[in-house]
Amino acid sequence: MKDSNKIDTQVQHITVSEPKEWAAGVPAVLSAYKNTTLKAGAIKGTRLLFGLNQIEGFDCPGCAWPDPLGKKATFEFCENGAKAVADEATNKKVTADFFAQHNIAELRTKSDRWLNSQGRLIAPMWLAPGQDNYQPISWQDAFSLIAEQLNILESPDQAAFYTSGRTGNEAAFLYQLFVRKFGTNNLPDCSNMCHESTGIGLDETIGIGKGSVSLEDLEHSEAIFIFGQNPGSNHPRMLGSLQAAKRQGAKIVAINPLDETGLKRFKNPQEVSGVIGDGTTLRDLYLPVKINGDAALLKGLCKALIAWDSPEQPILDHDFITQYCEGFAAFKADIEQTSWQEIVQASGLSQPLIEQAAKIASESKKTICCWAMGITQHKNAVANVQLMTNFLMLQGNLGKPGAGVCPVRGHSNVQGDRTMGIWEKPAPAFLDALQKEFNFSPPRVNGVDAVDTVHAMQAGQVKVLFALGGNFYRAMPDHQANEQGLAKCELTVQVSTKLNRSHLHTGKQGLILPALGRTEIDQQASGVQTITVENSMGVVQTSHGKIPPASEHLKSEVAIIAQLANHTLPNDSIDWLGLSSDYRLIREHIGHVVPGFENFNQRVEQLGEFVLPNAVRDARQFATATGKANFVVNAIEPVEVPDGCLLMTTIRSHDQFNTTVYTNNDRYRGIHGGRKVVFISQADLTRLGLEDGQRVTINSHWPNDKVETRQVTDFQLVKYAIPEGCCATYYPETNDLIPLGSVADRSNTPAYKSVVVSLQLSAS
Ligand SMILES: Nc1nc2c(c(=O)[nH]1)N[C@H]1C(S)=C(S)[C@@H](COP(=O)(O)OP(=O)(O)OC[C@H]3O[C@@H](n4cnc5c(=O)[nH]c(N)nc54)[C@H](O)[C@@H]3O)O[C@H]1N2
Ligand SMILES: Nc1nc2c(c(=O)[nH]1)N[C@H]1C(S)=C(S)[C@@H](COP(=O)(O)OP(=O)(O)OC[C@H]3O[C@@H](n4cnc5c(=O)[nH]c(N)nc54)[C@H](O)[C@@H]3O)O[C@H]1N2
Ligand SMILES: [Mo]
Repeated sequence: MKDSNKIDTQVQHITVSEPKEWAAGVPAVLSAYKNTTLKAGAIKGTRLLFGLNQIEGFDCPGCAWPDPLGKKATFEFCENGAKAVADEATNKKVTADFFAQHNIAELRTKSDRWLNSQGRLIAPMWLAPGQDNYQPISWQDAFSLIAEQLNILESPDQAAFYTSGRTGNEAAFLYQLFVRKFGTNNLPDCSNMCHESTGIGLDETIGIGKGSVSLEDLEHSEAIFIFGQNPGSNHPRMLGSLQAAKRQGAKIVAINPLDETGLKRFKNPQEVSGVIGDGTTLRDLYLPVKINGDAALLKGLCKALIAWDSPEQPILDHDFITQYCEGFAAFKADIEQTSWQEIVQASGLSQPLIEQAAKIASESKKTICCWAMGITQHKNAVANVQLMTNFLMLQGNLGKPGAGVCPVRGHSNVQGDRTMGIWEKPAPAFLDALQKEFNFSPPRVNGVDAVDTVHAMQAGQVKVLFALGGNFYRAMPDHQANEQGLAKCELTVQVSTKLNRSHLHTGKQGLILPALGRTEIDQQASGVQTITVENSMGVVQTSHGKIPPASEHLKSEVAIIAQLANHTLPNDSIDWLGLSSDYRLIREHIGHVVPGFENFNQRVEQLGEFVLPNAVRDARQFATATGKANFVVNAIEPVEVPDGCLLMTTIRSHDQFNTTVYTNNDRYRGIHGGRKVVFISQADLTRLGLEDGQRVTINSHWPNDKVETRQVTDFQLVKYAIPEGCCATYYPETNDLIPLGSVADRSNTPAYKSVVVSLQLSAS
């Protein structure tokens, strides 16, 4: 098959140095300042850095980590937040001339980094049927074209409406309302590729798809287990919270096939000691789990706790289990039947090491589990989440201060978008409330998620794909399937801030609609608008753009949706344009429809932020089928890796935001000058007869695959401390290797982190 990595035509000159021993500190400050001022200019750059995460500033688009309630630091510094801001505030622009000069075929040969570095999209562009170049189109004509294409569909279910997670609450609410009034629940989103497994796993165990801890809980916890997360690069502000927890005496356990720098030692750039001192050691114990070995490890942790528990020295919280839980007997029996041999084999960790971690848990009265993509993007991801929750339940670590579940979200408003109804499987109660508020009958049949959208496009069942942000084509696995599907579409629309590969793989017609970013002032008929977002811990906050828009032709996402609705649903009972002229009117409706948002306007105007109710955290109430917190029996089902193959995981570098690549460096892991690398152990190099520094072709193998060969070429081997049998590559360079059908059970999330591969030396 085609190797889309050929697009990266630049020759790589990769240099490799030892991974770093500590994160942040002065290099991070310098890197952030340089990045922001280089791209945005000195004055604008400085203004932006100081506007980050302030009460009157804008919410950082870098990640969903919360800020301290009511007392935002004057300058909560985060290197990677600054990079995200600088990338949006760049002074470079992609003009109509640019599209006249570069046709689609040529742009496809450029790297993701090159595409992004061309600057901000500033005008609506149209790729007409059969054309090689995008051409300018007026906003009015663009909306008419979309409306026409939507209205000639035989059924509203022939359109799908994707959302990436930067969209604010007001735009998200209006969007799902439009989509449901149009008549479909086809609302795939980036959550489908991200924390979907978390939502499904938690819903069944504790009755709420979100986390149960606050920032304060984290800082007052006695033990924090961090599974499959690299906060040093992806949630840098979390390191400050971990440092605070450490200072209160918490123990930190890191569970990761890679010993990530950010969890080793942290020099807090907000403190003088962080600039000149040695910083704080974060993790007390590191467990180099095999890729996909977490379920086995969790069973081992539970096994040790259950075995050590006795009437004389109780370790389990029997009162909690009796009063609040269901299914303990079956769970206990299953854990007792699971042998240490199976646990050690599947996790790659010795029994004494697992017991050392269990000891930390047994000595803690307040334990938190944090996790991210290392847990959620596997075939058995839902089981991972449930086992983690059950591990906490054994000691009553839910709904008490300093304890609980802490899934760390990705995009800055991915959680809020879900709360606002961006979901292909909406709860009936949400639809009932929507029906009552707007007096229409929302569709009740579930829609398609991200993976099923591609299947539906391939089958000719979805003919229009509208994307509110993101880079659907590049973020999804299996570009071949995606290309086949997209080619069958009549129209694809991308609402975007920056140029990306999704603009280059379109339906028969393609549209780019340029949108305002989070950093920019949003002026509507009633004045300058405020938007709101919800962070990873259920806190709703305001966000105010600080700088003038990159172009006067940009529209806000709210305005784009309102115009779209106005064109597509003429004579509708909803005054769409009226709503977009004053976002307070949208918040008024949200207050009536979404529980926890009562008096929304009043609360955000008076307080700037508020905490959403959380039944698990606030009252130990569990809205599950049993009304209790459920223990669930989950088998350890390791991915089968044939002889001679490795299990590959895909990870983010320090210098990227998802599919947006800022530079080809990964400072903490010691990689400079290229991204086509394979992190591999010395043991595997020796076993496979390979050497550090050699170039290889990576082939992927999946038993149910209909595609004969999936391969990417010219990757450099980098000897690295990673468990035997495992390797790691950067996302998205290896997304072609992941078949569309390789997904997590029940959540349908692509198994991006369990890819069976073999390596073949490149012909030199
Ligand atoms: N700067 C920056 N910030 C970001 C993003 C970004 O790209 N750049 N992306 C945002 C988004 S959308 C998200 S979802 C988050 C992602 O944040 P993370 O989940 O931290 O991102 P990943 O790089 O995918 O890393 C997952 C971690 O899991 C480990 N891992 C891989 N496989 C396994 C496994 O089988 N078991 C265990 N225990 N660990 C494993 C990897 O070594 C890595 O440390 O970050 C958000 N914030
Ligand atoms: N192999 C592999 N694949 C993965 C993952 C992985 O770990 N491994 N992670 C998955 C995860 S967790 C996620 S969340 C997805 C990410 O999938 P997406 O969210 O679809 O992708 P992004 O790269 O975040 O999207 C970047 C684009 O969003 C647009 N954009 C940025 N800001 C704004 C804005 O404010 N408004 C609008 N309208 N557009 C904006 C820009 O045009 C930019 O090019 O990728 C998934 N893919
Ligand atoms: Mo994500």
